[in-house]
Amino acid sequence: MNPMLNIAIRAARKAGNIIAKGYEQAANETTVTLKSTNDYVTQIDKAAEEAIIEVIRKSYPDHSIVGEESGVLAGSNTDVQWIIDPLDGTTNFVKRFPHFAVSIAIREKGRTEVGVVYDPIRNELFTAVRGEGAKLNEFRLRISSDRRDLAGAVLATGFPFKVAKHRPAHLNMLEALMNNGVADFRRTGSAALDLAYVASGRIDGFFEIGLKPWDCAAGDLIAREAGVLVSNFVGGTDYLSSGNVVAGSGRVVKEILNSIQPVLTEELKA
Ligand code: 2AM
Ligand code: CA
Repeated sequence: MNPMLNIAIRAARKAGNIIAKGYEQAANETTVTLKSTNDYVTQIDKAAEEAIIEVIRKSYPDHSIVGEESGVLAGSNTDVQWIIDPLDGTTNFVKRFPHFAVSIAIREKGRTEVGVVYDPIRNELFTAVRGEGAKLNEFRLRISSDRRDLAGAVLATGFPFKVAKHRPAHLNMLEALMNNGVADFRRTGSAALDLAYVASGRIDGFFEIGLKPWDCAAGDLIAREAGVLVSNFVGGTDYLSSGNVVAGSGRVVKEILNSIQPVLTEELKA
């Protein structure tokens, strides 16, 4: 087993415990701060991130860390980078809507080697190591490739809550997909869990505009190790830099890309 996976799991569970305790408190005991339009942070996000950093530092004091709340903490080893989102789904957490996760990815020389997404409410731990497959708790994940088209498919997505200019294109994508057979959509509020849910076959696919690396780097590896194809909106592989992500079986991704192609703006083709 990759030794870094153990540390990532320890960190994720520790952060998960902090989040679960915070969740039990009355909602008005959570201090909510607005970072930017529609984007919130709480003292729980910060405490969870600190706990994760402490666990990493104990075992790997020289590794670099990028945290959603702390920014870049450069270590003497810049080849290994931990990308952490202590609480993916803060909006849900603030409202006590029980769907959020801890997301931890480890990248070596720009390639994701380990991914952990932990849902502390359901005690579901999604893990992956590059080349060794993905798991939900102790069970191996492998998506089915039975689906031939989008008829009856259920896709998760995220509305562009921050960047208003992408709203018309996103609505056009929804319409185009429904016209091609998609039955329904889910907007769960946690991109990390959306990707883990594609990996576990709970949804048929996922797409979102402009994600940050900490939202999707861990879920991306978990999905790919379960046999999911992940791409940007035009079939390219640099989705971690643009944050424009499409995920599903090979067939589903192909059908999603075909469906949305006519309504993409120039910016979304990058
Ligand atoms: P966060 O909770 O870590 O900020 C994709 O929608 C991602 O955007 C989510 O995983 C979530 O990660 C982030 N996000 C921030 N503000 C949001 C909002 N108002 N609604 C939905 N997602 C939001
Ligand atoms: Ca977060």
